[in-house]
Amino acid sequence: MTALVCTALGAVLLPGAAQAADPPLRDLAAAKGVYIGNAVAGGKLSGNAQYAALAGGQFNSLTPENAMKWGSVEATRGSFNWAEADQIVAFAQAHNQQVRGHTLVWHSQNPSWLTNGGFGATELRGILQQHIATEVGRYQGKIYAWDVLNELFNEDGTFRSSPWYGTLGAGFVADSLTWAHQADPAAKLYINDYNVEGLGTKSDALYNLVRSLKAQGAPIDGVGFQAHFVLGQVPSTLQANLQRFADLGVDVAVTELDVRMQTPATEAKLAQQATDYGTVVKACLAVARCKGVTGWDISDADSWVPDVFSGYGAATLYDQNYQPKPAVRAVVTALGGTVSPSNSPSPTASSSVSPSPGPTATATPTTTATSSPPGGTGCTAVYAVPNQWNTGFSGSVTVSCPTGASLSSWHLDWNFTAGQQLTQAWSGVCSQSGAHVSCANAAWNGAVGPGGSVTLGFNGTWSGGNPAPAVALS
Ligand code: 9MR
Repeated sequence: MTALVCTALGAVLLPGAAQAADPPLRDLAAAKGVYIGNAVAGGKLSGNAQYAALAGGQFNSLTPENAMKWGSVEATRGSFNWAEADQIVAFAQAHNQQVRGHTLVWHSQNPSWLTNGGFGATELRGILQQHIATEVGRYQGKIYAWDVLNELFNEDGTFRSSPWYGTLGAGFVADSLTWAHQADPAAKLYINDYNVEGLGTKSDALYNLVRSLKAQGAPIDGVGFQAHFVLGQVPSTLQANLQRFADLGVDVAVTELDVRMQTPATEAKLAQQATDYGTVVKACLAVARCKGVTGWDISDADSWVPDVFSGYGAATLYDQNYQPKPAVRAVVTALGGTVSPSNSPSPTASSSVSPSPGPTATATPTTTATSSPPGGTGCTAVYAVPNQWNTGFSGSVTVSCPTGASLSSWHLDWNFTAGQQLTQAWSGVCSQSGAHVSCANAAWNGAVGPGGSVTLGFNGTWSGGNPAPAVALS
């Protein structure tokens, strides 16, 4: 089977590519007791609707790709910029997602005032302690896990040279963990690295460090395996390696997964990539203490790979046009989901490359309720199901006001008449009692200005039928 279906925008839907009607990855992961995450940039969450729809709809964990790094938050000594990090945390909260904080202590992406400062040990130690206390403290209670330490080792297993190691010695590792623990006792504290996914010299060095930290009683909770892989080169010892770390009494996670290939991508390469992604997810699921898998960048249009590895790319789950690649189908399957038929791209899938944000679907139930809440005469609520699969669906209600009307808060009520059950809501607060669903605005999106709109999102289950309910807006 070699036929490709070209859409109006030039996107290519390959045989085996996931369909828009496949269940969201986040629901499947949650059902397996793990999370599925991705790395995000704040500017794209607010500036690219397709990116934001995937980030919010498919993943239940986000990692700021760069926004929490030292060079981002304190480019000038004593002058902090939390804007992008705050934005990502707010987006995650609005979408019922957890956040992996990345990263506090690294040899890279540090501000020049820090790297060129020529600080002695006492001052540098104080600077590091202050940095950790400030950043972890700011997000206390909002970060599921911190990559406290990033990329500590050289390939031969020796400590990498860095301002920290060079001036403070190896003690900065335990000290950093201790300071992070003091600032947020509930956050899981990780050491994160690459080329440590399989058994080997570098992985042994990390293993020995974690073992000694545990023996000292340092607050180490987890080890992150970045997993920046080359096509077809997922280490055969991945699962065994995850397991031996877990056996030390720490959590493990795949934290930055991508699978790069020489471009251009071909059907055969994408099939191998799908196998590779599936292998990684299955390895995580096979290890009880593996908490989740995070991809590194939402789509091939966002990936860091082509900038760093000349001639390589196509490393992520979604293509340049934010369409799912075969690897999405492999992840769905690995997570125990069933996928829609693969070889006959549906109108649903093709239409999902239309300029409107997010997946669209044909023949999905939609209703419009027009009501006259106080002060908001003429405002409407439109119920839609943009995505539906065999037992579940994603729905939305968009509250809009015409010019000349506005709301300072909104409330939605409807009755599911066919036994549908809400499982999750975001950008609003919902509860269901029997058939009755009641939703109120979130703290941050109650105001709907003249000519403006806000959208509540939710997931639900259905069987038999999924008719659109009439929605009352008050
Ligand atoms: O994806 C990140 C890219 O946008 C940055 O320019 C780069 C700077 O070093 O960091 C990339 O993310 C890295 C991550 O923070 C740590 N592990 C390797 C990642 C890819 O380089």
